[in-house]
Amino acid sequence: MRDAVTNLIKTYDITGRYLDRNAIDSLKSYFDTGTARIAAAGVINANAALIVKKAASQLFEELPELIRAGGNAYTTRRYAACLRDMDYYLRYASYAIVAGDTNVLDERVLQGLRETYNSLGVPIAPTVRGVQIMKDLVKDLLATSGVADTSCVDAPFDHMTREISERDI
Ligand SMILES: CCC1=C(C)/C(=C/C2=NC(=C\c3[nH]c(/C=C4\NC(=O)[C@H](C)[C@H]4CC)c(C)c3CCC(=O)O)/C(CCC(=O)O)=C2C)NC1=O
Repeated sequence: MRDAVTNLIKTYDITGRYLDRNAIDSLKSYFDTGTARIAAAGVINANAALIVKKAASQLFEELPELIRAGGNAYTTRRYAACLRDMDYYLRYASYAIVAGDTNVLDERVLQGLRETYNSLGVPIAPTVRGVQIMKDLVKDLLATSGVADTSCVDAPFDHMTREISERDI
C-alpha cells in the first residue's frame, strides 16, 4: 500500500534521482491539499451510514428493477450485500483520499472484483452509478462543512468507477 509520498520516492529511487522540480511540485500539491483531504475523511467518518443509506435509496429509486424479483439486489441477503459493498467503496475511498493515491484501491478493493461481479451477475453500470452518487454526496457534505475546493474527493471515486467499468476480462 502506498501514499503519494512513498509512491513518489519509490519512482525517484528506482532511477537514482534527486527530487526535481516536478517532484517538488507534486509534493507541494499533496501538502497544500492536506487540510481538505483530512476534512473529507472526517466528513465521511461522521456520515458514513447516512451516505450509504441515501446513495442506496437514490440508486434504487433510479433503478427500481434492482430490488424487484429477479433483480440482483432482490432478497434481504443480496440487498444487504449491495449496501455492504457500497460501504466498502466509501471506506476505501476515504483511505485513498487521505493517502492522495489510488494504490490502496487497486490492492484492497478492485483486484478480482469484476470477475466476482460477473460470476455473480452483479450488474456493473448500476454499481458505477452507486459509487458516483456517493461521490456527489461526499462533495456536497464537504462543501457544506466549509471546504471550498472539494476536488480531492474526485480521484478515488473516479478511479473506482473507471476500473469497475472496464470491459476486458
Ligand atoms: C473490500 C473489498 C471487497 C469488495 C468490493 C467486495 C465485493 C463483493 N460483493 C459481493 C457480492 C454482491 N455484491 C452485490 C452488489 C450489488 N448488487 C446490485 O444489484 C447493486 C448494483 C450492487 C450494490 C450497489 C450483491 C447483491 C452481492 C451478492 C450477490 C450474490 O451473492 O448473489 C461479493 C461476493 C461475496 C459476498 O457476497 O460477500 C464480493 C466479494 N468484497 C470485498 O471484500
